[in-house]
Amino acid sequence: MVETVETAPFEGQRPGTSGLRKKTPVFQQPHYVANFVQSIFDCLEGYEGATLVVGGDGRFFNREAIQTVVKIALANGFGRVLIGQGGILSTPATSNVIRQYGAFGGIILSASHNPGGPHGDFGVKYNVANGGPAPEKVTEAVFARTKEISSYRILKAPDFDLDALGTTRLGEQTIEIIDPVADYAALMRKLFDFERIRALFKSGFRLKFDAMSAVTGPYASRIFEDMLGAQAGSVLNATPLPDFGGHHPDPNLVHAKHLLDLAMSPDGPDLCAASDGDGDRNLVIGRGRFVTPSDSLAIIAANAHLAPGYASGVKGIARSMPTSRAADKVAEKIGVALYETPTGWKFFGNLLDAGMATICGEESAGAGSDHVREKDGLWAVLMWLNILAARGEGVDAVVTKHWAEHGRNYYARHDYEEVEAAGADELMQTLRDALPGLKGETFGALRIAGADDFAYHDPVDGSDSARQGIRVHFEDGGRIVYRLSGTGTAGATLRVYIERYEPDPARQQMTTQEALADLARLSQELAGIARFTGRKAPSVVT
Ligand code: VG1
Ligand code: CO
Repeated sequence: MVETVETAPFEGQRPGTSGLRKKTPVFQQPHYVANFVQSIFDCLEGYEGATLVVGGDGRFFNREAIQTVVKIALANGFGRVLIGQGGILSTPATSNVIRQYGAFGGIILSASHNPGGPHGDFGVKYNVANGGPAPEKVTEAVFARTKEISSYRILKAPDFDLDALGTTRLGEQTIEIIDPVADYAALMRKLFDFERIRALFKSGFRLKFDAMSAVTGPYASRIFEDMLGAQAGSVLNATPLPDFGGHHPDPNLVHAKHLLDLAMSPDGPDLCAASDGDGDRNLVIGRGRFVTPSDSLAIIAANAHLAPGYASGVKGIARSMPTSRAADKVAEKIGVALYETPTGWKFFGNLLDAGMATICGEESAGAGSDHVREKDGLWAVLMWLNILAARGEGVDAVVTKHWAEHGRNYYARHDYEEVEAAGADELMQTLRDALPGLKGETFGALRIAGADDFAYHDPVDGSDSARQGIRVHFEDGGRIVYRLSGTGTAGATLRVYIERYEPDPARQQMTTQEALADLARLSQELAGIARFTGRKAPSVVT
């Protein structure tokens, strides 16, 4: 029976870089999830009888939220709801299921790399029929709707069993619990040379993949250990836990430091890797060599043809604006277009759909391709395994040869987390106001060649997105970018992206800290970071 429930708008249900993210207790308020989900459906047309995919990363409140989503979807007239068993579906696997089953769209319950648990974060994201995050025009319409909503429709029924595989019928409607791994694993087998990777493991190659007690555990165990024959125990923390084992499921050098230490030890594994809460990010560290996500994107693009799914070459490369320009060098060399987009995977969807880009990536540990419409952590690790197997070389050799050929982009991101929002806004505004006068300013050996506030014109649908980050370019090819995070749930996070290009192989073995010292100092001075935020140093450097 369908019930109409009276409700009133909640403040601040505006989706950010990747869906709506808030502290878990905010989502636990009565009607909060329902309001947002009904607002999404209110902005869509033509889904009567259609399929909706629902999955999450298994974090605290995942199961409860799924019940609400499913009941609202059925009450609104969706004909079929596909749910990952146990409420589990990684973000890239959800994207694949949407595409493969011709679904109308999907709802992903995740706050990605943010910590989970009763005091952690939760999130809801809507993906469209191409499998990708809803574009800005949709998320803005949803936000507008959340401000006006006065009722939602929900099925009055006992909770559904999320654990038993199979189909339940409710009159004309069906609910199907599907194996979250099977379709995704089959897709990976098509893209990569599993025989060759199998042989690599057989020859003694050692992998440590940390699923961080998040969503990729079941995928990684099945693919790396069962299908590819990696040693038993290659996958760490393989069981998804509601609180991620009390850890922060962000596979960066701070939260996955144990992997860095392992990789840097003399007898470390050949490859250490990890992914985040919802499985779309990746961390790749070879023995003695961390690969920055920006370098990883460039190296993947340059070597993708070694994997069967990309044997005919890449059609174009896309990267988010703050991502280093290492990929630009590759695009130039292989003679394909390079697209620079705002931060967030939703901006890649059109380029992928139009066949203009094959490989996409972000500095924030995201890489992916046209196989789905999300970034894909396990895909990136498999791509590396395929490249290493095909080249018969280790990570360090692949990286240093890449730099020798294309130059090295020293790169770091400095995050000033949870600063006061008013100060952060003022900092950005002050920088914006200073833009016209920056060109030609000199600081020691550094001279500003130009500065602007990045604006994107989508070449496919003609939409425009302004104020996407302040870029300061230097005459020696260096760059500093400033922007505010759109995924945080407390205060504001200022991200400062620092980059310097070094073409000379003799100078490519400095530490990043050494190579970027001048620019890092200047990044604080130029924006008055201490003055506006009270912070003398970043809270996280990646
Ligand atoms: C961050 C990253 C961005 C990424 C987004 C979602 O956004 O910088 O590159 O697309 O997270 O990633 P922001 O606005 O906080 O800088 V995920 O894995 O959390 O969905
Ligand atoms: Co994520």
